[in-house]
Amino acid sequence: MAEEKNEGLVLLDFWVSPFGQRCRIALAEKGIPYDYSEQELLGAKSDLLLRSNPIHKKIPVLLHDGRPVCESLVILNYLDEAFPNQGSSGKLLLPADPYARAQARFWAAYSDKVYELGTRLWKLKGEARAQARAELLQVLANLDSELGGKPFFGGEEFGFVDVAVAPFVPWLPSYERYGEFSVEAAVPRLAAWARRCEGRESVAGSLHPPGKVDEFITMLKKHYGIGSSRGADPRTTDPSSIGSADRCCCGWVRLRRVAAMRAAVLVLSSPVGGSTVACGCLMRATWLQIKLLLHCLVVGVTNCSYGLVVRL
Ligand SMILES: N[C@@H](CCC(=O)N[C@@H](CS)C(=O)NCC(=O)O)C(=O)O
Repeated sequence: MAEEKNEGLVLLDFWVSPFGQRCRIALAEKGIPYDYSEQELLGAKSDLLLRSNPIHKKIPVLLHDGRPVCESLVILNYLDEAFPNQGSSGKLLLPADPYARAQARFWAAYSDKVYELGTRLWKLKGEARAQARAELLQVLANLDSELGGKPFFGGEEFGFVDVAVAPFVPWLPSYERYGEFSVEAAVPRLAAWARRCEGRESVAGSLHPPGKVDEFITMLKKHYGIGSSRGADPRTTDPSSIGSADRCCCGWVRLRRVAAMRAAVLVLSSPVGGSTVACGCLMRATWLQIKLLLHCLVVGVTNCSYGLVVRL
């Protein structure tokens, strides 16, 4: 259970989260002290997290004197506004010019696509993975051309966009492996920028080495039952079935509608073993599968998630 604190800054976070790392880097850049509260995301979430972010139920959340601020980029903006010229560096992440600020906010929000497409890369297979790879390479190319010949997105200074994009750097080697491409060859300016960022104290102190990130991806794949000998998880083969529910790390009961499926599919999975225990076409689902699902509903199995995907 996370400890509650009503004064100062507390960051509700998860060690490998690039969104949480954005906040850690920003706080380090500014030299603002805070308490760190590691949250459980793969099991039951803390009451504090659920109360602090009742809409998304996600980290990061920054508690400022007990009041929650949610969403990483909102937190970055908040830090600039709530602590101008404060902290040991007195540094502002956003530029002074309103147009340059708008541009920085655009590129920071756009960079979320790196994580979204990278996740598709390791979750999907075949044609869907190839599509994710092509889209990811395009996003990286767009970031590369926005960076241009500057040392940082913020120009000479490491700024808002740099803070937003830097946490994706340790994920790139895994994306390269799953996507069979080279960041260095595809986007050399971005690769050089990544090395510059890694050399910064605020970044180095907030991120984990690529090997740790890769281990985490492997653990998540097991958690989702991806790549197991039990057969393909429909979520790994159909891109349209990757919805917001799949991007989160844990969940209770999930019900989704996906237009592109050819048939209704029943998936019943247990995050405990990370395995799909029942999977099949609803039209052809066995009585055992249906009874298992009904049983879970009746006895109120909470540590179990299932999705009902229906052709519209
Ligand atoms: N758009 C959000 C994304 C935050 C996010 O996806 N957080 C993940 C961890 S990386 C999370 O809390 N997942 C838990 C869940 O979805 O249940 C932001 O920028 O803060």
